[in-house]
Parts: sequence; C-alpha cells; structure tokens
Amino acid sequence: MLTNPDRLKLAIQKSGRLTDHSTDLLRRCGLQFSRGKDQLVGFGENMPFDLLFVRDDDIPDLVEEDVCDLGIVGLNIIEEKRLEMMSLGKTPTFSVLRSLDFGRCRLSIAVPEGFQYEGLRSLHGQRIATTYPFVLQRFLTTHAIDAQIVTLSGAVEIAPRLGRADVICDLVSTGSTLLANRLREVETVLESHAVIVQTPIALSEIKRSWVERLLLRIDGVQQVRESKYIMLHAPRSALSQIRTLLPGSESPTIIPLEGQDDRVAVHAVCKENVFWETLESLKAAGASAMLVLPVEKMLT
Ligand code: PRT
Ligand code: ZN
Repeated sequence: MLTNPDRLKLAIQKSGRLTDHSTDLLRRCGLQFSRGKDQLVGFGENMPFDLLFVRDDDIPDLVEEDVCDLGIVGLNIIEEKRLEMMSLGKTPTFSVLRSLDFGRCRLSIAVPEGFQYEGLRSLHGQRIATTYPFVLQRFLTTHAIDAQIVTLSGAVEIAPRLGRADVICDLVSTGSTLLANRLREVETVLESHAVIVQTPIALSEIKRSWVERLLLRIDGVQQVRESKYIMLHAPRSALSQIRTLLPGSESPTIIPLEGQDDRVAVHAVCKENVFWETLESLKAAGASAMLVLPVEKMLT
C-alpha cells in the first residue's frame, strides 16, 4: 500500500512529545487509520493517507528526499536541518505548510547558578553545550559572539556539572529541568512549535487536492480549539457595548425576542476563549441568559 502513487505518505514521531498531538490532530481532521503489526505504519482507512512512525530527527530527511510527502516535526529540528544543509552548500527545498498549535518550547541559553551573567557579552569565550549547533552558531554570529560550541547528542543539562561546558543551549518548556539542574535561563535563541512540512517534489493532482483539503481541516481544527459559541439576551440599547466585549467575534447574529421589543438575542462565534471576567462584564452591560458552548467543527 505504501507504494501506491496516489496515497500520501505522512511521517510523524513514533514515540515522544509530538506523537499523541499529531495523531489527535489527524483524527480530528477526519483520518481513521489502523496501525500495522510492527506499529511503524498506519494505514488510512477513509482517506488516502498512510502514516510512517519514525524518530523525529529522521523526518526532515524523509521529506527532503521524497520518501514521504509530508511530515509533522518541531521547527527546532527543521531549522537545524535547514542550516546544516546550507553549511554544506545545499539549498533545502522542503516547505513549511503550517504552524501547528502544539509542541511549544524554546531553545534557550542557560547558565549555572553563580555565573555572573551581564548580557550577551558574558558569553564571549565560553563553551556552550548543545544538540543544536547550527541554530546556536547562527545566533552567536548574529550577535558577534565568539564562543565555543560543544555538540552533544543528549543530556545537555548536566554538561556544566561534568566540566564539559560552561553554559548550555537546550530546549525548555516548563523550566523544571533547568531548575533541577541549577541552571538559569538567560537568552532565547529560537521559539519553536510543531510544523507540517512538504516535500519539494511536485505532487500529482490528486495528492495536491488532498493536501489542500487536509490543510483546510487543520485550519478548522486549530480555530475551534480556542473558539466558543456564545448566546445571550441583551437590551437593544447596549448592543454596541456588548459587541465590543465579545472576544474575537466578527458579526454576531441579532435575533428579535418574541414579545420583547427592547431586548434581543445575540449569537456569536468568539475566536478566543470566553473567560468568567468577560461574562461578568457582559452581565454588567445588561446581558442575561448567557450560554457558552464549545465549537465542534468550523470551516470558513
Ligand atoms: O525519539 P525521538 O528522537 O523521536 O524523540 P526525542 O527524544 O528527540 O524528542 P522529544 O519527544 O523529547 O521531543 C520532540 C519535540 O517536542 C522536540 O523536537 C520539540 O520540538 C518539542 N518539545 C517541546 C520538546 C520539549 N517541549 C521539551 N521540553 N522537546 C524536548 N524537551 C526536553 C528538553 O530537551 C529538556 O530535556 O524537555 C526538557 C525540558 O523540559 P522542561 O519542561 O523541564 O523545561
Ligand atoms: Zn529526536
């Protein structure tokens, strides 16, 4: 099935931080798939997509070399690969189709407790341990910092304690790993999140149209995650104030209420979360009978 030219091959992380988010996103886009015995392949049952479960580091090559048409991977990995290829005189041709709303983290420089950090110049002459040497080098070059990069394949956070480096440059999300290793975050080198990338090779008409459909569905899924449908009753006289209070809403629907000339029903899609504070402000403006509902699907 994986050699069928009309089926799209999509690489996702086999087991890690992006795996559940990636499969959840694809399921929400309507893809039903079953995993083969070896768990390395997922066969799309209702859409012509087959999934390859691989290590995240392999995804840029699989897409660049056209083994897969699409991949879901962290921007950190894509940027590192892109800069590595450029350093070898190659021009990367994979394209980032969409930013995804998961896998958020930042590649940051952190210094050990007691390190006198007085801004970027403190990094001159230091040894910086990282698994992202190319992204780090770009940052150092941009800021004219002369430091030594120590490239490691993992366990970067213990490099200063082992005497292998003076400071580190690693991915951070909650910051608890840095705290546990008595490190202090001082500079952000790259803000990252998951992205969907596509092969440089031109796709057949049928594959192209499925990629377009998938992207539209991804946009819809990402929009509804934060969106809410709000219904309320309001005095006609307060309508303009109420409209300004509805977060991220464009054109609310105004419906007359039977037997009440001075009050109307307002229905609106809010493209941002609706917090209790918003409801309190709406109530203060005269709104009543407020209902906030999650949005299941959206196509605009
Ligand atoms: O086996 P495989 O190679 O596929 O997986 P992996 O171990 O290389 O990657 P994995 O699953 O750890 O991360 C996959 C992707 O998730 C990364 O490439 C990032 O795009 C994204 N991501 C988001 C993170 C983090 N947050 C993250 N916190 N990747 C790694 N970390 C690590 C970080 O390296 C450090 O060790 O978590 C630790 C810090 O976390 P906090 O929460 O303590 O700050
Ligand atoms: Zn990896």
